[in-house]
Amino acid sequence: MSRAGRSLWHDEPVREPLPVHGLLVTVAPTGAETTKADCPQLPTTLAELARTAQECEAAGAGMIHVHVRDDDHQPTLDLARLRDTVLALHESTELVVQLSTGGSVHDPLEQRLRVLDAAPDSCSLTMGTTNFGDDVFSNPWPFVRELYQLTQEREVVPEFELFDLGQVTALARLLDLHGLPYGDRVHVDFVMGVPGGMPGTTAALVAGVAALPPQVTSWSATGVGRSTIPVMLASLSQGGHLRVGMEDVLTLSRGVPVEANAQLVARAVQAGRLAQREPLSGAQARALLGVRSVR
Ligand code: KMH
Ligand code: ZN
Repeated sequence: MSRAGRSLWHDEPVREPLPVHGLLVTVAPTGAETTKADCPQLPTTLAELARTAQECEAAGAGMIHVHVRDDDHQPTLDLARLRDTVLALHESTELVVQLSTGGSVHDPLEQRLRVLDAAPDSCSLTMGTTNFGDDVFSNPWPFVRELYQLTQEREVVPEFELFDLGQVTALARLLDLHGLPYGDRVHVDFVMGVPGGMPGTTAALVAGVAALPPQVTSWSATGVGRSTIPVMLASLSQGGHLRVGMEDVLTLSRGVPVEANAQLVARAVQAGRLAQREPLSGAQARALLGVRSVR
């Protein structure tokens, strides 16, 4: 907060003071892009995911962004698996459980909408179509609107994923059309450095933050691949939160593989402490994001 009751980025009043001294660390441990064969330490089974979640919570994570895999370690949106995963993570941790509605680039839109049937605390919601390496991550405007309205109906808190500057403007349009999310907070995550999206640079993050609509109450940033550390430092320097994990990066430094997601969480917590930010617990993350308590 720059002035009492006003947001740091805009002159609009905010509803409650934000704990800007706190740092939300979200872990994205698996993703849909890396294969188990290429990276055996990637958590792909439910047991591996639950253990990873516990380790990351102990290291300082407050939220987990989840992609589920099948028995062959391939990405799946199978509803029973999604439900079991939400239950298992709620039983084993206090983390906010965020299911990916992005899935893999091959998942049909219809199945991506059904992710909400698994009753997560939160879900990702990408604000537009993005070239994604050699593929296309499809998020047509009617789909974005339908998914958003479904989150409001089901009382699931969306995290708006922004891969490009135009998607920041799309978020403003969505909020103007359909109002605030369930919980009345608006949390966004800048996903930077995807080949086809905005670069993972300080300049791009500054431009994105400056363009955020006034309804936004918190934001985080993620740098993919080698932009991980520059984006982490740029985010901390602007009062942002962090997302880290093996969905986004597989090395700690050149040629040094990540052995466990908790290493990335611990590094983010360490960087946060340098910036005088203490990691938020799962309960504090719920308050920040307006997520309902576990039912
Ligand atoms: N796997 C990407 C195609 C999300 O989780 O919502 C999409 C993605 C975003 O990871
Ligand atoms: Zn994801």
